[in-house]
Amino acid sequence: SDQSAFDTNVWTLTRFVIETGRQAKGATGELTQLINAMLTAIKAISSAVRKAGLAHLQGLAGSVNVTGDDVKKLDVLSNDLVINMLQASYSTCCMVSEENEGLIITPKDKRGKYVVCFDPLDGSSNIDCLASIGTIFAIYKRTSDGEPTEKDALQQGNNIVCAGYALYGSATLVALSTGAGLNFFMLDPGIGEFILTERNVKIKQKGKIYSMNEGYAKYFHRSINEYLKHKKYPEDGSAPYGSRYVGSMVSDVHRTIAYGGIFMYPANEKSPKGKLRLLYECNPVAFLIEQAGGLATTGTQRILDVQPEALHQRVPFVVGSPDDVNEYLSFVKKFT
Ligand code: AMP
Ligand code: P6P
Repeated sequence: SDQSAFDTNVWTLTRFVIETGRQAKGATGELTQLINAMLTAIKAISSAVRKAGLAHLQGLAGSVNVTGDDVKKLDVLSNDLVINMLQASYSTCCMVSEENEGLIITPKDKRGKYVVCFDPLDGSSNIDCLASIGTIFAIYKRTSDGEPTEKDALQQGNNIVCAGYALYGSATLVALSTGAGLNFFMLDPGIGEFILTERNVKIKQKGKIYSMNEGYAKYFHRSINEYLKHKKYPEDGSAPYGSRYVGSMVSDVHRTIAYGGIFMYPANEKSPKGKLRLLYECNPVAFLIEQAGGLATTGTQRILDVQPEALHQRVPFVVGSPDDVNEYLSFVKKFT
């Protein structure tokens, strides 16, 4: 049997959130309830993802989502889990999901004061090849009274109260912030709890890795290709950067935070606004990257400053180590 010392005072994510909630002046516990409900959904998704091949959860569920991707059964299951767990926490008034075209309004008798924008299973096109996939979410306070409207969800990322992602990789990790720094938690399947593994994570000032889908090079704006050329053939005699790209945002973003460097999904001629969605991919990740001391830009403005106009709108997305993002911005300036 496992003889490793059993930590009898373990810092679980549930305990961590209760603790930070107690420190929040006048908090009623509603946000704590909401975060812990999201964690329950994430634990269940993690379990389903790990069983997908055995439980025949892979393969198409026969429908397509708002952005035209083939929806796989795990997507549908993950979406239902998040919606049901969050509505059952009596803390949400409405939600936005990558899987639902319209606003998801919480039944009147279950309403609370929070709005949650989430992608239940991001990178789902990677499910069948067993590449890592993730869940991403951002939590806001509602801005309206009475019936919830899209306006409650169309808030700048600056208003985020809490954001996080789960990465279903070689282990299941949750990255979470409520605005006082970024913390990492690992799922211990033995006790079904997320354990605090890294406090107040900070990204490197400058990395050595660039991450993007260079298959679109033919369609990129010149500033992108000039920047890439500089990374591959540095004129100053420095070492070229390494290249890493999974094609699953949470995986590429988490590596960028952990190792430093830059992750880019810029606009291209075929996708003039890029591909990643502002409300439930770009804003939560931009919030977390900034909590880690990194930068997150569309190329012309800070992601968190973008005023959303539509639930599923896309924005160009460049994030990572400050020196790397600023170097990219210098190319945008030079070639625009
Ligand atoms: P509540 O009354 O629980 O909805 O909390 C009111 C406000 O207190 C929230 O919007 C947060 O800004 C803060 N807060 C509450 N719970 C927590 C928590 N667990 N961690 C960090 N901040 C919290
Ligand atoms: P491409 C996955 O479908 C996703 O939404 C993100 O997780 C990922 O970063 C991106 O699309 C990959 O897109 O065009 O490189 O295949």
